[in-house]
Amino acid sequence: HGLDEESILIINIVLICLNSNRLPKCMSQQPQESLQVTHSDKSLVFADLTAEEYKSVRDYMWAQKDLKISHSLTAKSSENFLFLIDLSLPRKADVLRYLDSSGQKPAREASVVVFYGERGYLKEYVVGPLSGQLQYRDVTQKKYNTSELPFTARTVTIGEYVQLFTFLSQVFQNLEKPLSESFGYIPRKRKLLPFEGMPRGIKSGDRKTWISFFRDFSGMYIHPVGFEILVNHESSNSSNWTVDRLLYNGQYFDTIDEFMARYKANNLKKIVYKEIPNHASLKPRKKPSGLGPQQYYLQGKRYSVKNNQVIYLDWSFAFGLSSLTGMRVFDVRFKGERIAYELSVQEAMSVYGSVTPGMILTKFLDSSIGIGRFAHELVRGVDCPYAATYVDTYRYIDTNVTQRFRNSICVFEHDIGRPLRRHFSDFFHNGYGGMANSALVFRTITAIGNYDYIWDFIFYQSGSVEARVHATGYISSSFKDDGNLQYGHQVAENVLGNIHTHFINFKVDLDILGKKNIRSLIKIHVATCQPVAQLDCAIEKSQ
Ligand SMILES: *[C@@H]1O[C@H](CO)[C@@H](O)[C@H](O)[C@H]1NC(C)=O
Ligand SMILES: *[C@@H]1O[C@H](CO)[C@@H](O)[C@H](O)[C@H]1NC(C)=O
Ligand SMILES: *[C@@H]1O[C@H](CO)[C@@H](O)[C@H](O)[C@H]1NC(C)=O
Ligand SMILES: *[C@@H]1O[C@H](CO)[C@@H](O)[C@H](O)[C@H]1NC(C)=O
Ligand SMILES: [Cu+2]
Repeated sequence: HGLDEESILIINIVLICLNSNRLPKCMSQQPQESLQVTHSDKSLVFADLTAEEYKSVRDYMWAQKDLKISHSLTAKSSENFLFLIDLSLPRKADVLRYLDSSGQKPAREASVVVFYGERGYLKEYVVGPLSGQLQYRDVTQKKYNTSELPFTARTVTIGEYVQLFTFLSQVFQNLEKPLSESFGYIPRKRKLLPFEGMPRGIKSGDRKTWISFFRDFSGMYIHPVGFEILVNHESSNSSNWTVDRLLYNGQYFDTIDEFMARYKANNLKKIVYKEIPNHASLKPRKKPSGLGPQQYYLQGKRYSVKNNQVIYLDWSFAFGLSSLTGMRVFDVRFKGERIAYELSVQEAMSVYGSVTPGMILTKFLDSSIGIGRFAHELVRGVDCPYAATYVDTYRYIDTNVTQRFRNSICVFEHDIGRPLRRHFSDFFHNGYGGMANSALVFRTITAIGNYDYIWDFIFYQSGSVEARVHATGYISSSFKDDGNLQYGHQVAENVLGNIHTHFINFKVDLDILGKKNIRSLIKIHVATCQPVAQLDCAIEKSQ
């Protein structure tokens, strides 16, 4: 890689130029885009839907009078709601024919999910071709081996959350005295914030959610107050919803009336409200100590991003962001040769332990809510290096209008901080050979409730790819009820950081020396780390 590798610091160049007359006149060399690339439009077979495509699919589905789909963002559970529009990935065989042997371009189609509140089931459709006269076909039977999916199998929509908040405020009207004496609740002035456990029940068809309550602070996740209720919201008619159980300061009650009677009779262990400072604030506690080291592209970027394609030195790949499963790359090539058809995030699960009901049960399966949908704007110089390339994404999930997420993907080349290879020899042959090492990072960050996962696909000059995730954000916590110290560590007064494990699933479809990978020597390396502090854990995979 010649000069690029050696000219990491301009100061080096200057010194070399001053001290050597044998070297070429590097000072006269102008900074340039050192990359000569030709992008290809073929990557567009993997591209997410454009804003116009989402809109045309939405309008088309809305126009189907017999489907009676609500236009409202906050459609009630009892209404029909167009929950999701996402790219329907073309079949691999069709794509390969198109990429490798001038086959036809596969039809561009959308996946569409409708929640039929009026009819009590869910359906999935494929809508296409996006370039022509749209049609829809029901793929529920083919994909799930049932013609209708149970209505209770759906995720909670913004519309249902609106109904849940209304329901909770009605519940709170009956609980005003204990909530204000114990937790400082003041109607319309000082709220208690809800956080849900999952799954919503223990058998298919259940839709009962343990909701625990937290102080209304930034970083609420580590401010539990010691109050949880089990809400049965199985019915599509929210008037039928009920509170099936309550937990107050470690004590269970079957009904609101039972709890109120015991509370009034002083026949339970009470919590007395106390104001506390916000130990969860993210505001800096001391003055910043100045700017850390920065990296610059002294001779221009050695990578290029166009549409959904990245080219970087010997690498090229297509990329996308699924609202449900998260970021993904396709047709990953090194020196022109495909080494992977797909590398994608599939699932992030976290499993908890506690004596409190919400966290006893809780297993978050993030793709059931959607991972990619929470890829928000990245902050320059913090989430990614300042000089990274930032890409907008567009999504249609739990909405009634296409949403743009500015700068939600970043791409950058970064110094690794150690050489790619080096050898110093003072036996027989004196010499040194070393190569500076940098890699290309493709990144999104998803903030799903309390957790922020930093997702990286890293492309090294050695020809290896790494998929890496870091967990940051807030831990989930519960009130320090009796016996709970067995299930975690105390992180603040009365606050338990619950024991838990993260599971991360990536999909990698390697295609080394052909689709079958028979003759190839493939090394997959999986590294996991047990988080010491519960906030930082990395699971690494490289090939
Ligand atoms: C989306 O829903 C909101 C809230 O119901 C409504 O005010 C708005 O008109 C809807 N937008 C469209 C395009 O129908
Ligand atoms: C599909 O469902 C039918 C009826 O419920 C069942 O008998 C069959 O085994 C299922 N097929 C698969 C592939 O799961
Ligand atoms: C709501 O409850 C009423 C009375 O208990 C019942 O007749 C009705 O079927 C329920 N509605 C739904 C959608 O479950
Ligand atoms: C919802 O349930 C309530 C109470 O059971 C009932 O009075 C009402 O008619 C129901 N609404 C619908 C639309 O079924
Ligand atoms: Cu964790």
